[in-house]
Amino acid sequence: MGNTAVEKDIYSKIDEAIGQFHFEGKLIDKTPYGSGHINDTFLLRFSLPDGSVKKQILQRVNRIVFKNPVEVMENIQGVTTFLRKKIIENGGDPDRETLNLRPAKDGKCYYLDADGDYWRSFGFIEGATCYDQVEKEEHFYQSAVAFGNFQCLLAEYPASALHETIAGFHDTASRFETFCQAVKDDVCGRAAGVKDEIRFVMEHQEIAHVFGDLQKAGKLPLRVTHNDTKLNNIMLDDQTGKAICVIDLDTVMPGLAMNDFGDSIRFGASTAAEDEKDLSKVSCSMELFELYAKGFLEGCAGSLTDLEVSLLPMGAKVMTYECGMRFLTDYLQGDTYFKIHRENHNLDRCRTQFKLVADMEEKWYIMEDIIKKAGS
Ligand code: ADP
Ligand code: GN1
Ligand code: MG
Repeated sequence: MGNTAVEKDIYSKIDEAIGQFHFEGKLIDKTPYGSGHINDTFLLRFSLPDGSVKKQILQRVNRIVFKNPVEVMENIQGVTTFLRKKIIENGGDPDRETLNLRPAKDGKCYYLDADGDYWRSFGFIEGATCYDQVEKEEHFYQSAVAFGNFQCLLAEYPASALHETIAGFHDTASRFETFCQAVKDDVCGRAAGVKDEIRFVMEHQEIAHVFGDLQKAGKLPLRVTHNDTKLNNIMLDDQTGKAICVIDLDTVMPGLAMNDFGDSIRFGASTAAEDEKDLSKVSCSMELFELYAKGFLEGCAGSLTDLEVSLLPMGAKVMTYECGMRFLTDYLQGDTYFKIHRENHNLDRCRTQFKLVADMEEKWYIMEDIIKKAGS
């Protein structure tokens, strides 16, 4: 797999990058960290003169995904500075409740190496964990409150100051066009082996147009949204179980409230992992859906319109369909976007998403009913 070559390459460059930041203490080790699909993330551990150990996060920004990393960094710097101020005003702990960029030696918030790779560092958030699946229901509820609150906090952030870091990120109709092109091009000769999955996308293509049509009709407000609200993009306090910090701010951009809700459901309300091979284990839990809806609406604190609230189930379906289609597109294009760790990884991921879409369709009236009750 292509990933192995990337790992070797990165190890030869990481020390140079570390040397470009002001880190306290002596480096003990550097380890690949977390389960993100996009950036190369490392945990750095430093020993301090008093014998304690200090951790930092170092990331190499994915240049295939982010065509303009400086704009990504400007967004993150703007948003984290804004959040830090709000957290202080509200009496919170700004070192744990928002990401904190560590400046590089030249004062910038990133280091650009000779190969054109961008590196950045964040203070490690101690005593908190990111989960790949819901282990305690309370965690999911707390993550919902935090993602809703994140959107609410950023309501005052000037949307015009944000760069669009990935063009048309949640433009599902344009994702559908890209998918059709990938099927036509079939650069890896994989299309013939995934006829059922391709048929699923085609038979459900109306899902790709729902939000775009409503936006064109001027019915949906654009808000500053996170756009990648999966459970492992939030840190939960190990002691209290509360969601303390929303992370992975690369895609904070103007977007739709329903998409932030829906992406969390797609990932967290599933009864199985995103890459589960045994599809009989995959379904959308209505208990978790209800819990998340309650927490998200609480976090949004009445800021959503009635139409937005009523479209929350559709947000779940749109995000799940879109994500499955993106995994399938990447599989057809040769796995160049999402990191993969085994053969057919993107195909396995795509299949869980389509299983979830089908399950949501069966449970549609239950989902609508839950939202009606939670929103009233
Ligand atoms: P990706 O875009 O690849 O998903 P993330 O920014 O989400 O990258 O980081 C990957 C993982 O690294 C997270 O899921 C989390 O486990 C861990 N992580 C990132 N930032 C921090 C931080 N400041 N403190 C502790 N862990 C972090
Ligand atoms: C990626 O970066 P990460 O792993 O948190 C992706 C999301 C997908 C998700 C699927 C920038 O999220 O859009 O929904 O994988 N992020 C980007 O798990 O494309
Ligand atoms: Mg992430």
